[in-house]
Amino acid sequence: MSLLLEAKNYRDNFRKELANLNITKNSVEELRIKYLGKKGILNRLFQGFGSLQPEERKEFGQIVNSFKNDLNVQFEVLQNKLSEQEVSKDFFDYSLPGKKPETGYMHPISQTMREISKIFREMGFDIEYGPEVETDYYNFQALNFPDNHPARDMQDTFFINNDILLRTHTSPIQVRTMQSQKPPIRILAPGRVFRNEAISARSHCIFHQIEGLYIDENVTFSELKTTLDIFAKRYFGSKVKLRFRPSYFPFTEPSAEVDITCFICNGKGCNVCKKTGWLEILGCGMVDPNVLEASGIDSEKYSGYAFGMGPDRITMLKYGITDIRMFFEGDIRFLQQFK
Ligand code: 2U9
Repeated sequence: MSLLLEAKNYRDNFRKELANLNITKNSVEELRIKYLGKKGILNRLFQGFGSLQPEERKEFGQIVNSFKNDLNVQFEVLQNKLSEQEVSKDFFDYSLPGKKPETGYMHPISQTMREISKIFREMGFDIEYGPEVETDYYNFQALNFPDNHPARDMQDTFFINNDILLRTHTSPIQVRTMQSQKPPIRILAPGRVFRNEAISARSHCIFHQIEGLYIDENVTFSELKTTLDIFAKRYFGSKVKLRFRPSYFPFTEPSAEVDITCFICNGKGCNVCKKTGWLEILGCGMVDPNVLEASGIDSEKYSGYAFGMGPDRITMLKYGITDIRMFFEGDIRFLQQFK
């Protein structure tokens, strides 16, 4: 091949190699040595100049000189790119917005308990708490449970020994308050409770209750109805209607269960209310005189009402959660939906 043709080939090859080059310190240096090194292509071309025919020299000179210029320019460009890479490795843009650290947030049941507590606080109720490990007396005896009541059964209660148990409701809080305070007593008792039941989508051995108690002279069932009506309209919406059905609890007489018109379908009937138009949300009643007397309150002078509800069930209804176990599994994907 003539030297002239060879020079043209090298020029074209260089362009191809440049286009495919993965720019690193090593690859640029390798390429530089190949073309511009002492024993590199450019020097070899210049060395061949002497062996050319005089008529070839002009064209050859033009090609090799412009090739040389091109090489110098292209390697300067490559050097610049390398220095840019070097800078960007350590570059940190201090004007970028910061990364927000993950923060904790409240469990959906706690949110419900806070919202409900707020409404009752605004109606003059104090919030009281009590121990989760209780005695048989506070959990059962003081609440008028007969000795043979089925709720005492091993099936329903986690007994630690004959006398010590995990509370099955938050009612012991009210008993303790009745012993330590004089009427008027107006309290809300939220908390975690435990029952020895099979775990399923509908029931869990750990759940929550919010109970209320009001004791004073002349407290009536009518006041109970009004208080619960105000609560339900505030919490579930001003359009809901309430329905009181007679019921039985050992600690209240008379007792009732309270339904509200379904807040999903406005009482028309849907899957949530099982086509009835009603949702059961509360139990309530007038405190049994035996319960008042057991805690040293004169049942001739004082009367009281009490109510209880399950925030787990209320939260499930509110968000359409169909499995109570989700609340207790700690799955971050579930919990993050209630931020
Ligand atoms: C004292 C006196 C009376 C609390 C009450 C209910 C009715 C009730 C439960 C139903 C299922 C809540 O959702 S649930 O888990 N509770 O229906 N609770 S009256 O009565 C008391 C409590 C304490 C000293």
